[in-house]
Amino acid sequence: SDSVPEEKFSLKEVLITFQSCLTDNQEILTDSYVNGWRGLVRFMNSLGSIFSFISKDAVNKIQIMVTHQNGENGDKYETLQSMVKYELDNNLVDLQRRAEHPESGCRTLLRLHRTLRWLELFLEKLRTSTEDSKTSVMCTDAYNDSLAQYHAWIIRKAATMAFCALPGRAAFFQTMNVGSTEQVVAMLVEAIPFISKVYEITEELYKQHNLLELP
Ligand code: 1PZ
Repeated sequence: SDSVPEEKFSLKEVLITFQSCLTDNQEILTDSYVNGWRGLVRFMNSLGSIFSFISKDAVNKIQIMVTHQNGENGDKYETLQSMVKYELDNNLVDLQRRAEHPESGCRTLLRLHRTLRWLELFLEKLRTSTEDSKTSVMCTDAYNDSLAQYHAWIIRKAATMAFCALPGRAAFFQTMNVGSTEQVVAMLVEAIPFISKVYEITEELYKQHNLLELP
């Protein structure tokens, strides 16, 4: 590994990455999107090793996207819109069951997209939380209202158990490294709309092409 000491990072920088995903004509830049996920994984790892089974899957999906971006048709992966067009036009997506293209950009990104909805819900709960709110409850509720429906029972069980190990609200806010509670809330007020926007545009794109249930 490299010798540069890890800088203390702030979740603000990570969440702001999702702002830089959006181009002027409402397309989403794959590179910034993937970078946002890198930052989220880094944040999650700072919460403790119990979360590593979750971040491992995210890291794996980030790596699949990077491989596409660095491949010979990498230019086709510049935006989510160009990726969808390229993969569909060239029959590079398994539509019914996983077969020749188990690692298409479309199906891989869909998993991150669904997780982004969880993040949006969780951040919104954190934003409106009070001192006695429990992070584990907020996280579990957000999960049950989004991602859980796509997960097998055993994964739901493991995820829910991991959530119980989340630090309490005060410690969680400290790990975010944004400052006081007021500063955390202000940051969330600023960042959540970008995450919502990125989510909405992706959802619409996938809906238009009938890709929301990719195996
Ligand atoms: C702060 C606490 C972190 C909570 C993270 C909430 C997400 C819980 C997801 C738990 C499941 C992880 C195990 C892997 C599941 C995979 O089967 C699925 C489907 O992929 P497939 O099998 O079809 O290839 N993967 C996902 O649904 C994507 C999960 C990515 C999790 C990344 C979380 C990063 C969050 C950062 C938090 C700040």
